[in-house]
Parts: sequence; C-alpha cells; structure tokens
Amino acid sequence: MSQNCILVGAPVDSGQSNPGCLMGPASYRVAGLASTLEELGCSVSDRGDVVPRRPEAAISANPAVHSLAEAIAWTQALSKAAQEAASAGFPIFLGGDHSLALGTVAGVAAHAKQQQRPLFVLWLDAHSDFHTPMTTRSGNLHGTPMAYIAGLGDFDAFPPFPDPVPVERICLFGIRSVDPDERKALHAHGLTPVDMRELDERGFVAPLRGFLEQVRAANGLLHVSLDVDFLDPSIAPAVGTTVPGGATFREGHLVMEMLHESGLVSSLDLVELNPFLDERGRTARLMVDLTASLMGRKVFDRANRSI
Ligand code: B3U
Ligand code: MN
Ligand code: MN
Repeated sequence: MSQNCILVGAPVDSGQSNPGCLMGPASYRVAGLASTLEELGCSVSDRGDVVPRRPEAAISANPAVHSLAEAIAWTQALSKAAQEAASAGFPIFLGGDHSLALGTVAGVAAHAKQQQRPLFVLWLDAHSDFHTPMTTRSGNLHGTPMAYIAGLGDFDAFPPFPDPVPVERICLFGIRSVDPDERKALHAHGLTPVDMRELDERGFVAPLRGFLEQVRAANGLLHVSLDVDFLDPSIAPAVGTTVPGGATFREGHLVMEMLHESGLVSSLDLVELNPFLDERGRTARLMVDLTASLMGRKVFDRANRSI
C-alpha cells in the first residue's frame, strides 16, 4: 500500500521551556524523511512549515501557565492545516513540541467527522499529557493535549474541540510518568493507560493488537502521536524530558511494523524532537527510520505474519 504523504512542518516550542524543538522540522528534512518515503513507493509533498497568526493576548487563570496565546494561535493554524492535509492524503506532522497535537488532532477529528468515521488515537509517550490548563503545575502546555482531545473542561480559551474522542477510542501506550492530578483525571474518566508495567508483563504485541482490533471493528481512522520520549533515552537522547525505561529500538520498530500491517493508520505526529540536544543526528534518523517502518519498510515480505 503506497501512500500520498503530506509533510506539514509545525515548529512549535512554546509548549515547554527547553528551546530547540522549533528546529525539529528542519532536522527531519535534513535526515532525509522525504526521500526515505519515496524509496518506499510513497508520493511525498512537503507543504513547508505552518505559520501561525500573531497571537492575541490571552492569560490563564492558572498563573503557572505560560505561552497560552501562542498555543491558541498554533492550535487554530494547525487545525486548519491538518484538516486540509487529511482530506488530501496521509499527513505527517513534523514537530515541534507535543502542544502541536492540540491543533493537529483537532484537524483530523474535524476530517473524521466529515467522513462520518470514528477517530481513534494512539498516544506513544512516556507521559499521559492529561493535564488541563488548570491542573498543570509546570505550566507547560505540551502536557495537556490528550485532555483537550478527550473533551475535558478548562480549555475555554481554545477553540472548542470539534468532536471529542471518547476514552474507549484512546490508547495511551508506553506511559511511565504521570502527575497526581493527571492520575486523578484519568481515573475519573475511566482511562487506563497501557503503562510500562503492563508492557513488561504482557509484551508489546498483545495490547497493541487488542487496540487495533477495536479500530478495525469500528471502521475507524487512527491518528498516531509519537513522542520521542516514548523511546528509551539511550537510543533517543534528543528530547527535553527524558524518562528512563522507554521502548527499545526493537520494540519501537515492532510497534511501527504492526501499525503498518494493520493498514489502519491515517495520520501521524512526530513530536518533541529537540535537535539541539541530539548526538550527530541519531534521534532524528531513528524517528525517520521508525516512520519508514510505519510506512512499510521491512526486511522480508511475508503474507502470513501471525500479528
Ligand atoms: N507531566 C509533566 C511532565 C511532562 C508532560 N509531558 C512532558 N513532560 N513531555 C508536565 O509538565 O505536565
Ligand atoms: Mn507528550
Ligand atoms: Mn512525553
């Protein structure tokens, strides 16, 4: 299955406090994302970087929150760009910190609604990103997109989320860092992450397969949001918030290969790459290679894989 890939640069770094994520889109381009996808038989069009409008003043009732106005401006611009890209092909959003998903997932949700298909979200991350602007203590809005997508309150200053994704259609996968307020909210909304403890016990295949079966049964669209810190920092150092105990090289590729074989993925975020923290481009290259596995790169073509 070859895809019409649409690259959309989202050089967002206002969602956290470590400068450098805004170089992410350039780093993916330098690492050869477009030519790698073309070698797999995909057609690729690069729409360049999204430019948000000048932010209007916006101040949160939570004094810890910073860059609220910037986040709203990015959300509006990316939502529009994402909806357009989703209706034209397979969008790959090049981040940028994870606050970009406030916009990209809003855009693909609007597209799914138009298509009358249920949207599912697979969140590959060390963190649950389930804060609201009222509960975050760090004030970093990259810790909030999952709550926005699920339709939680406290996002009044943002455009209303087009079609909130019910928790049954959300899979938080690889989680190993959750703040107390997030844990409370996850519990209150009945959302149980597939955390590292579960992955250690059951392996990566069974929980992922279970979620993919749900997507298939509902004829859903699947958005995948890949945070660099899903991976272990020893293989992916270029991220501001490293958390030990992440997915290995092999587990990362296995997840991507299973996603490819499912044929269900319809859009992808690549987030939190901070090239300033990279070692000779290795994290950028790994993210490109994982994207290649998601788009069909494999060692052998076997029709009857058991997954
Ligand atoms: N939960 C913490 C840490 C964090 C969330 N997402 C990332 N870090 N990357 C917070 O600041 O909200
Ligand atoms: Mn994240
Ligand atoms: Mn994270």
